[in-house]
Amino acid sequence: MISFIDQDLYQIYEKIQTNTRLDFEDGLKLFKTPDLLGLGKLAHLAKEKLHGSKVYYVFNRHVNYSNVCINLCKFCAFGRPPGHKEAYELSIEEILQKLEESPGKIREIHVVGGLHPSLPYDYYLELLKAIKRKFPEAQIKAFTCVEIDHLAKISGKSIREVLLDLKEAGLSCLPGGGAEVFSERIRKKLCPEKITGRRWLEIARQAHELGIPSNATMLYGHLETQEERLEHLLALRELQDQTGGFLCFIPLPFLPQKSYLRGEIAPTTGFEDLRMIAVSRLMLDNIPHIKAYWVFMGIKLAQVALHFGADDLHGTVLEEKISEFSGAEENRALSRQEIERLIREAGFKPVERDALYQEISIS
Ligand code: V47
Repeated sequence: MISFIDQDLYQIYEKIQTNTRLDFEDGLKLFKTPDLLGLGKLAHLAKEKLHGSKVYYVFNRHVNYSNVCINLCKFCAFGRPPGHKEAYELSIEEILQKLEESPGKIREIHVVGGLHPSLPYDYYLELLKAIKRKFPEAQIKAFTCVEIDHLAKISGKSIREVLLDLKEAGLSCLPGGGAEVFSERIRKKLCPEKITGRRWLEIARQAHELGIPSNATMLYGHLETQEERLEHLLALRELQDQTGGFLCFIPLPFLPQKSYLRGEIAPTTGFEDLRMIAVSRLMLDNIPHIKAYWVFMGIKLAQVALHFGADDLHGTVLEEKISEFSGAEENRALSRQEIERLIREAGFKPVERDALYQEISIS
Protein backbone atom coordinates (compact mmCIF):
# COMPACT_ATOMS: atom_id res chain seq x y z
CA MET A 1 0.00 0.00 0.00
CA ILE A 2 1.39 3.35 -1.03
CA SER A 3 1.14 6.11 1.57
CA PHE A 4 1.75 9.85 1.53
CA ILE A 5 2.33 12.44 4.24
CA ASP A 6 0.72 15.11 2.06
CA GLN A 7 -2.96 14.13 1.69
CA ASP A 8 -3.21 16.08 -1.60
CA LEU A 9 -0.95 13.52 -3.26
CA TYR A 10 -3.63 10.81 -3.02
CA GLN A 11 -5.70 12.60 -5.67
CA ILE A 12 -2.69 12.74 -7.95
CA TYR A 13 -1.94 9.08 -7.28
CA GLU A 14 -5.50 8.31 -8.36
CA LYS A 15 -4.93 10.19 -11.63
CA ILE A 16 -1.70 8.35 -12.34
CA GLN A 17 -3.34 5.00 -11.66
CA THR A 18 -6.12 5.81 -14.10
CA ASN A 19 -3.82 7.41 -16.71
CA THR A 20 -5.55 10.77 -16.25
CA ARG A 21 -3.47 13.69 -17.43
CA LEU A 22 -2.26 16.10 -14.74
CA ASP A 23 -3.22 19.75 -15.15
CA PHE A 24 -1.63 23.07 -14.22
CA GLU A 25 -3.14 23.01 -10.69
CA ASP A 26 -1.80 19.50 -10.09
CA GLY A 27 1.60 20.73 -11.21
CA LEU A 28 1.51 23.55 -8.68
CA LYS A 29 0.63 21.07 -5.92
CA LEU A 30 3.63 18.97 -6.92
CA PHE A 31 5.92 22.00 -6.85
CA LYS A 32 4.64 23.04 -3.42
CA THR A 33 4.32 19.73 -1.60
CA PRO A 34 6.69 19.33 1.36
CA ASP A 35 6.36 15.55 0.86
CA LEU A 36 9.39 15.05 -1.39
CA LEU A 37 9.46 11.30 -0.84
CA GLY A 38 5.76 11.07 -1.68
CA LEU A 39 6.41 13.04 -4.86
CA GLY A 40 9.30 10.71 -5.64
CA LYS A 41 7.06 7.65 -5.20
CA LEU A 42 4.57 9.07 -7.69
CA ALA A 43 7.24 9.89 -10.25
CA HIS A 44 8.87 6.51 -9.79
CA LEU A 45 5.54 4.83 -10.44
CA ALA A 46 5.18 6.78 -13.67
CA LYS A 47 8.75 5.89 -14.65
CA GLU A 48 8.21 2.20 -13.93
CA LYS A 49 5.07 2.12 -16.06
CA LEU A 50 7.12 3.35 -18.99
CA HIS A 51 10.46 1.63 -18.53
CA GLY A 52 10.21 -0.96 -15.74
CA SER A 53 13.62 -1.40 -14.16
CA LYS A 54 15.60 -0.13 -17.17
CA VAL A 55 17.87 2.91 -16.94
CA TYR A 56 19.51 4.12 -20.14
CA TYR A 57 22.90 5.58 -20.90
CA VAL A 58 24.88 6.30 -24.04
CA PHE A 59 28.55 5.95 -24.86
CA ASN A 60 29.02 9.46 -26.15
CA ARG A 61 31.27 12.39 -26.66
CA HIS A 62 30.66 16.14 -26.70
CA VAL A 63 32.19 18.49 -29.25
CA ASN A 64 31.92 22.21 -28.53
CA TYR A 65 33.26 23.54 -31.83
CA SER A 66 33.45 27.19 -30.75
CA ASN A 67 32.57 29.39 -27.76
CA VAL A 68 32.34 32.56 -29.86
CA CYS A 69 28.82 33.88 -29.47
CA ILE A 70 26.91 36.99 -30.45
CA ASN A 71 24.08 36.38 -27.94
CA LEU A 72 26.00 36.33 -24.65
CA CYS A 73 23.12 35.31 -22.40
CA LYS A 74 23.46 36.32 -18.76
CA PHE A 75 23.24 32.78 -17.41
CA CYS A 76 25.95 31.45 -19.72
CA ALA A 77 29.59 31.26 -18.73
CA PHE A 78 30.65 29.54 -21.92
CA GLY A 79 30.17 32.17 -24.65
CA ARG A 80 32.83 34.76 -25.47
CA PRO A 81 32.53 37.77 -27.77
CA PRO A 82 34.44 37.61 -31.08
CA GLY A 83 38.08 38.60 -30.57
CA HIS A 84 38.08 37.86 -26.82
CA LYS A 85 41.33 36.33 -25.55
CA GLU A 86 39.51 33.18 -24.42
CA ALA A 87 37.50 32.81 -27.61
CA TYR A 88 38.24 29.68 -29.62
CA GLU A 89 37.06 27.85 -32.68
CA LEU A 90 38.12 24.39 -33.73
CA SER A 91 38.90 23.38 -37.28
CA ILE A 92 37.28 20.26 -38.66
CA GLU A 93 40.69 18.53 -38.55
CA GLU A 94 41.10 19.40 -34.86
CA ILE A 95 37.66 18.03 -34.08
CA LEU A 96 38.32 14.77 -35.91
CA GLN A 97 41.61 14.42 -34.12
CA LYS A 98 39.90 14.80 -30.73
CA LEU A 99 37.25 12.28 -31.67
CA GLU A 100 39.86 9.77 -32.76
CA GLU A 101 41.41 9.90 -29.30
CA SER A 102 38.20 8.57 -27.75
CA PRO A 103 38.38 5.11 -26.22
CA GLY A 104 35.60 2.64 -27.12
CA LYS A 105 32.85 2.68 -29.67
CA ILE A 106 31.13 6.05 -29.66
CA ARG A 107 27.39 5.86 -30.32
CA GLU A 108 26.50 9.52 -30.07
CA ILE A 109 28.45 12.65 -30.91
CA HIS A 110 26.88 15.75 -29.36
CA VAL A 111 27.92 18.86 -31.29
CA VAL A 112 27.03 22.38 -30.11
CA GLY A 113 28.62 25.80 -29.96
CA GLY A 114 27.88 29.51 -29.67
CA LEU A 115 26.38 31.66 -32.41
CA HIS A 116 29.52 32.38 -34.35
CA PRO A 117 29.28 35.51 -36.52
CA SER A 118 31.65 34.47 -39.31
CA LEU A 119 32.01 30.68 -39.59
CA PRO A 120 30.52 29.94 -43.01
CA TYR A 121 27.44 27.78 -43.52
CA ASP A 122 29.60 25.18 -45.27
CA TYR A 123 31.68 24.66 -42.12
CA TYR A 124 28.65 23.13 -40.35
CA LEU A 125 27.76 20.85 -43.26
CA GLU A 126 31.37 19.79 -43.84
CA LEU A 127 31.79 19.13 -40.12
CA LEU A 128 28.86 16.71 -40.06
CA LYS A 129 29.98 15.02 -43.28
CA ALA A 130 33.52 14.59 -42.01
CA ILE A 131 32.36 13.15 -38.67
CA LYS A 132 29.97 10.78 -40.43
CA ARG A 133 32.72 9.60 -42.79
CA LYS A 134 35.10 8.82 -39.93
CA PHE A 135 32.47 7.45 -37.50
CA PRO A 136 29.69 5.94 -39.61
CA GLU A 137 28.31 4.00 -36.65
CA ALA A 138 27.92 7.02 -34.41
CA GLN A 139 24.78 9.13 -34.54
CA ILE A 140 25.28 12.86 -34.67
CA LYS A 141 23.14 14.94 -32.31
CA ALA A 142 23.99 18.46 -33.34
CA PHE A 143 22.93 22.11 -33.18
CA THR A 144 20.19 23.40 -30.91
CA CYS A 145 17.11 25.14 -32.33
CA VAL A 146 18.94 28.41 -31.59
CA GLU A 147 21.85 27.39 -33.81
CA ILE A 148 19.44 26.17 -36.51
CA ASP A 149 17.88 29.65 -36.54
CA HIS A 150 21.38 31.17 -36.81
CA LEU A 151 22.26 28.87 -39.71
CA ALA A 152 19.09 29.95 -41.51
CA LYS A 153 20.10 33.59 -41.03
CA ILE A 154 23.68 33.22 -42.25
CA SER A 155 22.73 31.07 -45.24
CA GLY A 156 19.62 32.97 -46.28
CA LYS A 157 17.78 29.64 -46.34
CA SER A 158 14.56 28.61 -44.64
CA ILE A 159 14.58 26.51 -41.47
CA ARG A 160 13.26 23.60 -43.50
CA GLU A 161 16.07 23.89 -46.07
CA VAL A 162 18.73 24.10 -43.37
CA LEU A 163 17.34 21.04 -41.59
CA LEU A 164 17.24 19.09 -44.84
CA ASP A 165 20.84 20.07 -45.67
CA LEU A 166 21.99 18.99 -42.21
CA LYS A 167 20.06 15.73 -42.39
CA GLU A 168 21.68 14.94 -45.71
CA ALA A 169 25.08 15.73 -44.20
CA GLY A 170 24.56 13.16 -41.44
CA LEU A 171 22.45 14.74 -38.68
CA SER A 172 20.39 12.25 -36.65
CA CYS A 173 18.69 14.45 -34.08
CA LEU A 174 18.85 17.81 -32.31
CA PRO A 175 20.01 18.35 -28.73
CA GLY A 176 17.64 20.06 -26.32
CA GLY A 177 19.58 23.23 -25.51
CA GLY A 178 18.54 26.84 -25.96
CA ALA A 179 15.01 26.33 -24.64
CA GLU A 180 15.96 27.95 -21.29
CA VAL A 181 12.53 29.00 -19.94
CA PHE A 182 10.02 29.95 -22.63
CA SER A 183 8.61 32.85 -20.54
CA GLU A 184 9.08 36.14 -22.40
CA ARG A 185 9.54 37.93 -19.06
CA ILE A 186 12.56 35.77 -18.25
CA ARG A 187 14.02 35.84 -21.76
CA LYS A 188 13.92 39.65 -21.78
CA LYS A 189 15.94 39.67 -18.57
CA LEU A 190 18.38 36.82 -19.18
CA CYS A 191 18.75 36.36 -22.91
CA PRO A 192 17.19 39.25 -24.82
CA GLU A 193 19.15 38.44 -27.99
CA LYS A 194 18.06 34.83 -28.11
CA ILE A 195 15.16 33.58 -30.26
CA THR A 196 11.80 33.56 -28.49
CA GLY A 197 10.34 30.48 -26.87
CA ARG A 198 7.71 30.39 -29.60
CA ARG A 199 10.40 30.32 -32.30
CA TRP A 200 12.30 27.56 -30.47
CA LEU A 201 9.14 25.46 -30.42
CA GLU A 202 8.41 26.22 -34.08
CA ILE A 203 11.89 25.03 -35.11
CA ALA A 204 11.51 21.87 -33.04
CA ARG A 205 8.16 21.30 -34.75
CA GLN A 206 9.68 21.63 -38.21
CA ALA A 207 12.49 19.25 -37.30
CA HIS A 208 10.01 16.67 -36.05
CA GLU A 209 7.93 17.02 -39.20
CA LEU A 210 11.04 16.24 -41.26
CA GLY A 211 11.70 13.11 -39.23
CA ILE A 212 14.43 14.68 -37.11
CA PRO A 213 13.64 14.00 -33.46
CA SER A 214 14.95 16.28 -30.73
CA ASN A 215 15.44 16.68 -27.02
CA ALA A 216 14.18 19.52 -24.86
CA THR A 217 15.69 21.21 -21.84
CA MET A 218 14.63 23.73 -19.23
CA LEU A 219 17.13 25.87 -17.37
CA TYR A 220 15.73 26.35 -13.85
CA GLY A 221 16.78 27.82 -10.53
CA HIS A 222 17.30 31.48 -11.52
CA LEU A 223 14.54 34.09 -11.80
CA GLU A 224 11.67 31.92 -12.97
CA THR A 225 8.51 31.19 -10.96
CA GLN A 226 6.91 27.78 -10.47
CA GLU A 227 4.13 28.93 -12.79
CA GLU A 228 6.67 29.75 -15.52
CA ARG A 229 8.26 26.32 -15.12
CA LEU A 230 4.86 24.71 -15.54
CA GLU A 231 4.01 26.80 -18.59
CA HIS A 232 7.29 25.61 -20.12
CA LEU A 233 6.49 21.97 -19.42
CA LEU A 234 2.95 22.31 -20.74
CA ALA A 235 4.13 23.99 -23.95
CA LEU A 236 6.42 21.03 -24.58
CA ARG A 237 3.64 18.59 -23.77
CA GLU A 238 1.31 20.33 -26.20
CA LEU A 239 3.81 20.21 -29.05
CA GLN A 240 4.61 16.60 -28.26
CA ASP A 241 0.93 15.72 -28.58
CA GLN A 242 1.10 17.05 -32.13
CA THR A 243 4.47 15.75 -33.34
CA GLY A 244 5.68 12.97 -31.01
CA GLY A 245 9.20 14.11 -31.91
CA PHE A 246 10.69 14.76 -28.47
CA LEU A 247 12.83 11.90 -27.24
CA CYS A 248 13.89 13.21 -23.90
CA PHE A 249 13.48 16.08 -21.44
CA ILE A 250 16.43 17.37 -19.45
CA PRO A 251 15.91 19.78 -16.56
CA LEU A 252 19.16 21.78 -16.21
CA PRO A 253 19.90 23.28 -12.78
CA PHE A 254 21.38 26.75 -13.18
CA LEU A 255 25.06 26.95 -12.15
CA PRO A 256 25.53 30.61 -11.23
CA GLN A 257 29.17 30.46 -10.05
CA LYS A 258 30.85 31.70 -13.22
CA SER A 259 27.94 33.39 -14.96
CA TYR A 260 27.14 37.11 -15.06
CA LEU A 261 24.64 36.38 -12.25
CA ARG A 262 27.17 35.04 -9.74
CA GLY A 263 26.57 36.41 -6.27
CA GLU A 264 22.98 37.34 -7.16
CA ILE A 265 21.47 33.87 -7.30
CA ALA A 266 22.16 30.88 -5.05
CA PRO A 267 22.69 27.48 -6.67
CA THR A 268 19.78 25.03 -6.53
CA THR A 269 19.59 22.54 -3.66
CA GLY A 270 19.42 18.76 -3.93
CA PHE A 271 15.80 18.90 -2.78
CA GLU A 272 14.89 21.26 -5.60
CA ASP A 273 16.74 19.22 -8.22
CA LEU A 274 14.97 16.00 -7.23
CA ARG A 275 11.64 17.79 -7.18
CA MET A 276 12.25 19.15 -10.68
CA ILE A 277 13.03 15.68 -12.05
CA ALA A 278 9.92 14.23 -10.42
CA VAL A 279 7.56 16.99 -11.58
CA SER A 280 8.95 16.68 -15.11
CA ARG A 281 8.27 12.93 -15.17
CA LEU A 282 4.72 13.43 -13.93
CA MET A 283 3.73 16.39 -16.11
CA LEU A 284 5.39 15.19 -19.33
CA ASP A 285 3.36 12.02 -19.69
CA ASN A 286 4.03 11.92 -23.45
CA ILE A 287 7.81 12.45 -23.53
CA PRO A 288 9.36 9.02 -23.12
CA HIS A 289 12.60 9.84 -21.31
CA ILE A 290 13.66 12.10 -18.43
CA LYS A 291 17.38 12.61 -18.15
CA ALA A 292 19.30 13.17 -14.92
CA TYR A 293 22.23 15.08 -16.43
CA TRP A 294 24.97 14.13 -13.99
CA VAL A 295 27.40 16.72 -15.36
CA PHE A 296 25.26 19.55 -13.96
CA MET A 297 23.47 17.71 -11.11
CA GLY A 298 26.47 15.88 -9.73
CA ILE A 299 26.95 12.14 -10.08
CA LYS A 300 25.64 11.18 -6.65
CA LEU A 301 22.44 13.21 -6.89
CA ALA A 302 21.83 12.04 -10.46
CA GLN A 303 22.01 8.47 -9.16
CA VAL A 304 19.39 9.26 -6.50
CA ALA A 305 17.26 10.95 -9.20
CA LEU A 306 16.79 7.47 -10.72
CA HIS A 307 14.34 6.92 -7.85
CA PHE A 308 12.57 10.21 -8.58
CA GLY A 309 11.41 9.56 -12.13
CA ALA A 310 14.59 9.75 -14.22
CA ASP A 311 15.27 6.81 -16.53
CA ASP A 312 18.34 8.12 -18.32
CA LEU A 313 21.78 8.98 -16.95
CA HIS A 314 23.00 10.61 -20.20
CA GLY A 315 26.42 9.28 -21.05
CA THR A 316 30.06 8.87 -20.57
CA VAL A 317 30.66 12.47 -21.83
CA LEU A 318 34.14 13.24 -22.95
CA GLU A 319 35.06 16.93 -23.13
CA GLU A 320 32.09 19.06 -22.33
CA LYS A 321 33.04 22.70 -22.27
CA ILE A 322 29.80 24.37 -21.16
CA SER A 323 30.02 22.71 -17.76
CA GLU A 324 33.76 23.34 -17.52
CA PHE A 325 33.28 27.06 -18.10
CA SER A 326 30.21 27.10 -15.82
CA GLY A 327 32.08 25.68 -12.84
CA ALA A 328 30.30 22.32 -12.68
CA GLU A 329 31.89 20.03 -10.11
CA GLU A 330 31.67 16.96 -12.32
CA ASN A 331 34.08 17.86 -15.01
CA ARG A 332 35.27 14.47 -16.13
CA ALA A 333 34.29 11.46 -18.16
CA LEU A 334 32.66 8.33 -16.78
CA SER A 335 33.62 4.90 -18.03
CA ARG A 336 31.00 2.40 -19.16
CA GLN A 337 31.77 0.35 -16.02
CA GLU A 338 31.33 3.34 -13.72
CA ILE A 339 28.02 4.39 -15.22
CA GLU A 340 26.71 0.83 -15.11
CA ARG A 341 27.76 0.49 -11.47
CA LEU A 342 25.88 3.68 -10.57
CA ILE A 343 22.74 2.30 -12.21
CA ARG A 344 23.04 -1.21 -10.72
CA GLU A 345 23.72 0.04 -7.21
CA ALA A 346 20.55 2.12 -7.43
CA GLY A 347 18.68 -1.12 -8.13
CA PHE A 348 18.14 -0.79 -11.88
CA LYS A 349 19.17 -2.54 -15.06
CA PRO A 350 21.65 -0.54 -17.17
CA VAL A 351 20.75 -0.41 -20.85
CA GLU A 352 23.14 1.06 -23.38
CA ARG A 353 21.36 3.09 -26.03
CA ASP A 354 22.13 5.18 -29.08
CA ALA A 355 21.17 8.83 -29.57
CA LEU A 356 17.67 7.78 -30.69
CA TYR A 357 17.16 5.57 -27.61
CA GLN A 358 17.46 2.33 -29.56
CA GLU A 359 18.85 -0.33 -27.30
CA ILE A 360 22.29 -1.66 -28.14
CA SER A 361 22.79 -5.35 -27.76
CA ILE A 362 26.46 -5.97 -27.22
CA SER A 363 27.64 -9.11 -28.94
O1 V47 B 1 21.07 25.76 -23.54
C1 V47 B 1 24.27 27.40 -20.05
C2 V47 B 1 22.51 25.60 -20.33
C3 V47 B 1 22.44 24.32 -22.17
C4 V47 B 1 24.51 27.33 -17.92
O2 V47 B 1 20.06 17.23 -25.54
C5 V47 B 1 23.61 26.35 -18.29
O3 V47 B 1 20.90 15.48 -24.60
C6 V47 B 1 23.36 25.70 -16.12
O4 V47 B 1 21.32 21.68 -23.65
N1 V47 B 1 24.20 26.66 -15.70
C7 V47 B 1 23.29 23.43 -23.04
N2 V47 B 1 23.03 25.54 -17.41
C8 V47 B 1 23.34 22.02 -22.51
C9 V47 B 1 22.24 21.18 -23.08
C10 V47 B 1 22.29 19.70 -22.98
C11 V47 B 1 23.11 19.10 -22.06
C12 V47 B 1 23.13 17.72 -22.01
C13 V47 B 1 22.39 16.94 -22.84
C14 V47 B 1 21.57 17.56 -23.77
C15 V47 B 1 20.79 16.71 -24.69
C16 V47 B 1 21.52 18.95 -23.85
O5 V47 B 1 23.16 24.54 -21.00
C17 V47 B 1 22.12 25.71 -22.64
C18 V47 B 1 21.73 26.37 -21.36
O6 V47 B 1 20.37 26.16 -21.07
N3 V47 B 1 23.48 26.44 -19.61
N4 V47 B 1 24.92 27.97 -19.03
C19 V47 B 1 24.81 27.48 -16.55
N5 V47 B 1 25.65 28.42 -16.11
